[in-house]
Amino acid sequence: MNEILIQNTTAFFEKTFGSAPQKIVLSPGRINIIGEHIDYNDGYVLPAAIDKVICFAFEKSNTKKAKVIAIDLNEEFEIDLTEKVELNDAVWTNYIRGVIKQLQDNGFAFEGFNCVFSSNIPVGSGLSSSAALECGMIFGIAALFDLKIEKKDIALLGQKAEHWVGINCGIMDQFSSVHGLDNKVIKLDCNTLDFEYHNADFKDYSLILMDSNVKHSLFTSEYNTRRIECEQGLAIIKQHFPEIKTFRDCKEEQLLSIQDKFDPTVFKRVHFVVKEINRVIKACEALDKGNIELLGQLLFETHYGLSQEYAVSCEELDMLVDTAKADDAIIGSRLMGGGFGGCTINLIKKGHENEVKRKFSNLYLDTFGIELKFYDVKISNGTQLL
Ligand code: GAF
Repeated sequence: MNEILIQNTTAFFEKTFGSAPQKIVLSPGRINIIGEHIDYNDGYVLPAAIDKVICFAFEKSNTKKAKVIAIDLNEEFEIDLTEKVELNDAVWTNYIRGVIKQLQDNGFAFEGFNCVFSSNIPVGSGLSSSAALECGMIFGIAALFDLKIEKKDIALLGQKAEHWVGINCGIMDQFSSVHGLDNKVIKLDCNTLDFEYHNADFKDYSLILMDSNVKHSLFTSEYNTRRIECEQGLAIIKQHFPEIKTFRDCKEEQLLSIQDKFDPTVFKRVHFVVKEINRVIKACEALDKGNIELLGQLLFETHYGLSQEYAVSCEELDMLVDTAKADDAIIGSRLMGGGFGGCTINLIKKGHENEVKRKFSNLYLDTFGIELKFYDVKISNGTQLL
């Protein structure tokens, strides 16, 4: 699949600039097995890079300008690298502007370049196409101008670029896009950025994403609000238990003992966070032991927490998970990513994939008049130079 993407991107580059690219970079999207809305709450997450990627082709241009063409959108932009970088109405360009700004602000020197890119990561599906864009751009610029930037710092610069665009995201998406490994999930400690790889062996189950094909506009404002609610909640916990530094130090019993100190909405948010951090630890152990049924149960629990306590679901995602819960062939399902649309991640008994896909397609179309899409996930390597 990616061979065609690479060929097309390279051919487009050659046609446009009259020479072969000097660097080609592949930058993947990600899934997250469990640990949602936990990265910015300093807990653990369990993501992985996937085989859906953005392919970039680069060359130095011997100018002071960066020219970037998005092949799939048939759009391009150019900026003068000697001028102040500003936000623009064309949203996709802002991730790249943000990356250029972060590199410059952090003292990385580079000159003009030409870049074209094309992607097979669905946009707006919660697979982190923006993190792939940021990290791939940084990786490519670093390779082109021989900048020494560690993987971890590529992720942190990408995250800062995303903040500049307006989403106060955590580190999970950029980190997993850069650090992905074939057939491994990453257990990432979002407080220290320590991480370990675990085998992504789901035994008798297939990992399949269902793309709701909706993206509700609440996403950015609600995402940023959740972050603030959790900060408020943590401050209250710390007043009562000064030894607690982050949510991971907080036991559920401690939280329950001070429930009346919280605004009820804030309590629901932090209750979810404390339980979700524990679920990630249990889920990772279950995966290691091959207890995929337990992993599946934890996915359902996460979904109902995200829907009822964290309030980041929507009727389309709830319907997909409720239907999955009632289906014997599916042992786990939940919304994946920031929420308000995008994909559910599902563990489906091998051999039943096609019947599940048929059933869900028909039901979803009948209920919402929207086509449901499916992605069979292959866990793959992180951002790389070809
Ligand atoms: C989005 C964010 F970008 C991530 O940092 C993470 O918080 C995720 O939502 C929710 O887990 O993808």
